[in-house]
Amino acid sequence: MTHTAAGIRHDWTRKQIRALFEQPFMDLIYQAHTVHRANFDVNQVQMSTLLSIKTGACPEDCKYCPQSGHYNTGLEKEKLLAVDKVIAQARIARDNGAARFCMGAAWKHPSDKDFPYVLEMVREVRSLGMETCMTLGALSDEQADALAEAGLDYYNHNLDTSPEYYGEIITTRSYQERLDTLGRVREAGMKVCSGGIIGMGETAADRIGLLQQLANMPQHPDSVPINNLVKVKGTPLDNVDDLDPFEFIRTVAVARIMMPASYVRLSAGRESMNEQVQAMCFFAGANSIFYGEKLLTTPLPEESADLALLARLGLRPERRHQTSSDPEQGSSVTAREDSRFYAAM
Ligand code: SAM
Ligand code: DTB
Ligand code: SF4
Repeated sequence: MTHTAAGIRHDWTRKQIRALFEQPFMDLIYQAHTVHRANFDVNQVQMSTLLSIKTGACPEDCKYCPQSGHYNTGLEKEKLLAVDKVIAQARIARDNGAARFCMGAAWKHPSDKDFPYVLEMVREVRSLGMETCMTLGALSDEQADALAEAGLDYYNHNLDTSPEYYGEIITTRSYQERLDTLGRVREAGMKVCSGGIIGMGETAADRIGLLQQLANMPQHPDSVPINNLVKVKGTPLDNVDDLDPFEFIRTVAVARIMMPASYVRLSAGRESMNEQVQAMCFFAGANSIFYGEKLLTTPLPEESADLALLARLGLRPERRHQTSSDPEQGSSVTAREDSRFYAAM
């Protein structure tokens, strides 16, 4: 095994990852928590709010997704939102305590017509003093460079599952195309947010394969969302069997051990998770959540319930990282955000 000083590795074998997963549960979460504690303040959680800036009618056939035009999920479609509407939502998110604003579009890739508006959204959200994230599908080199130039902090692009299971879930794009876009995002100098979905009927070997792909990239994703499938009526995965919550927690723990310095996000699926499972995920190394009314199209827990849960666990929202063009350099959680948080305690 090759370890760097910080314990960052990119040479994980599937056998080694399986050995992590198959430890007794207590040994695994203790190991993950120890790694977490060595790399982060374990009582801090990064909070991002999502907004769907273009909804539904997506040409891709991702079997989990309520926004695919291939399935009838009854979702109301919406074309690209106007920039001022997006900014108004970002302000609300900021005032409610989110440090990062993530904008998602149901596209295979951004079109030339829409792209200038997307760049404007990045610039304006940034000028509110928030970190920015976008997930828009595949990017060309030029688009990645333009997003970086506009000041986009993170680009989210998930691998979703193992290379072997991928073709069972999506047929309209390839694993390699996903990796290519992630390479362009890195090359352009943005931070990478990439993870997957657990509970899609995949095997333990597929969960191992996903984490191997993520951790063996030349650089670990800065943020790793672990989504628990949100089953949406009308999608082909609506009736898939529930995953044992302990297997979800194990996946979070193994992600934390393999990518020690990355944020691991307890992502979609929190709404159907009880508070005790969420607390176990935080103990196992999750240190980021989506917070707000909705993910993209499906509900999140009530904001007040989330704030109350964090307060009961003594967890604090992480302060916003400094970005060079911020008007509020160095501050992060504003007085108003702080008061809202502590009022919930
Ligand atoms: N269209 C772009 C793409 O696929 O890259 C961006 C938006 S897409 C909705 C963002 C991510 O949401 C997907 O990669 C997938 O991992 C996640 N996602 C979508 N539907 C989900 C569901 N029902 N449950 C959990 N995660 C889901
Ligand atoms: C991620 O990994 N999960 C988020 C975000 N990145 C874009 C999206 C979850 C979507 C869940 C289904 C929905 O709300 O439409
Ligand atoms: Fe489209 Fe993204 Fe949904 Fe796939 S996950 S159908 S690409 S919106």
